[in-house]
Amino acid sequence: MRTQVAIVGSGPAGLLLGQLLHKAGIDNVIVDRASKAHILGRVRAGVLEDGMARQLTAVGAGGRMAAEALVHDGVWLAFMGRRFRLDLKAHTGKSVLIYGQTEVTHDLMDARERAGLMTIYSAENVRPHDFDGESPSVTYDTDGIEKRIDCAFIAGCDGQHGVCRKSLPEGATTVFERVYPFGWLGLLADVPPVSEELVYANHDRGFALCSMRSRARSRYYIQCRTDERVEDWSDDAFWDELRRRLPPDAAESVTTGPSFEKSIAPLRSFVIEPVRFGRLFLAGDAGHIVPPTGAKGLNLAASDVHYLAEAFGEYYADGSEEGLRAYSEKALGRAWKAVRFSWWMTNLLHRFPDAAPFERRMQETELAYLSQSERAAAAMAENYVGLPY
Ligand code: RFL
Ligand code: PHB
Repeated sequence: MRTQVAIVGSGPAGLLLGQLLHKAGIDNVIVDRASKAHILGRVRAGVLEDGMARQLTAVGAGGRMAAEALVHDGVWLAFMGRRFRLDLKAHTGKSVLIYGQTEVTHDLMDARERAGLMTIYSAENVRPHDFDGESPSVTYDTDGIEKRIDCAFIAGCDGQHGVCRKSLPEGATTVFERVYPFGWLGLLADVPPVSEELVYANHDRGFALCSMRSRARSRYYIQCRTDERVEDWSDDAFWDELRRRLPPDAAESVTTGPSFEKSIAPLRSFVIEPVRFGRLFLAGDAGHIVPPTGAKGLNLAASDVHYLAEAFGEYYADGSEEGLRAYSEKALGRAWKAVRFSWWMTNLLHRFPDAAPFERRMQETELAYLSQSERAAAAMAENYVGLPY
């Protein structure tokens, strides 16, 4: 098989890149090791910046989002039994959209199918080859038979455990990493959310987040230890712990019900530099991971592929390699700011097992400052709604 850009990974990064390239008349094939059902079964992000929303609309995959997404003009921060509202709209003129990553993926897959573009699911042993030369390729196995896609470029959109980053030669890259000493236990239930807008809570017992997918479906998270097991958390235990960590007025209005998804995610920050090696370009979680506290991971995938599609577009329109050369610096320039913001929000809101009383006071003081200073609130709001690209 031959294509212009072989995309490894059919998550939001790979799917959105595929649509952007198609719009620019650039041929592409996506290959993913997982099945379509498996990909659509993943429950992850829920907050979209307007940059991502604009791109979905631009590629013709924004129809359902426009009809179903909830527009949020603010978020709540809770601490010491109180809460205050961060007015995103007043500070930035922008809002965020509540629309699940599962839905984004669904809509992008539908758009891809409508456009008749090729996706190979359930591919085994996917490997990128010869990307340091002029003729790269991607191979994979189906039913024990090896297949090859010859291409001009490879886009590694294969997430944090993907094969593309691992294929880069040792010594060609630098890794920056922070592993946090806790995880998030998440729960989905078809119950109305506790509040119209998200609530991020810092509590002595640990962080809690009240999010949602719709007016009838809630998504809640509580900070947990990394060695805890989902099986050890009954729904009742989860609801009790969540209520303990929320301010009393919020705790009282939590509607409980049976969960239909529960999972634990570890938290870490990770960046690899550069995100380009020869004709292989990394985008999304393949190049950087952020803890979910700032709701940035999915949105970073969108800005990466925006820059990457622009670079491929320039190359195919007039042969210029300028955009390709600038890609790594541009994408990482924006990603690092989201890495910083996510790290800052994580530090601000979680209970660190070894935190001294001094550090707890610093968190409380920073939250108090945010609630009292327009300028501090504006800086947080600017980052939360997403820096421009
Ligand atoms: P994905 O979505 O992981 O997709 C990668 C795809 O690559 C495939 N793949 C391979 N294919 C072939 N060969 C291999 N060797 C392969 N290895 C992997 C996989 O099957 C998969 O289909 O990466 P992508 O596209 O870069 O997208 C990134 C986002 O998924 C991620 O950043 C977000 O989910 C992060 N995130 C959040 N981001 C937000 O912007 N807002 C949020 O509110 C938010 N909340 C979250 C989150 C992530 C979470 N978890 C579970 C880590 C909440 C949680 C709990
Ligand atoms: C979610 O709804 O899954 C969600 C919302 C906000 C975050 C992280 C996850 O910061």
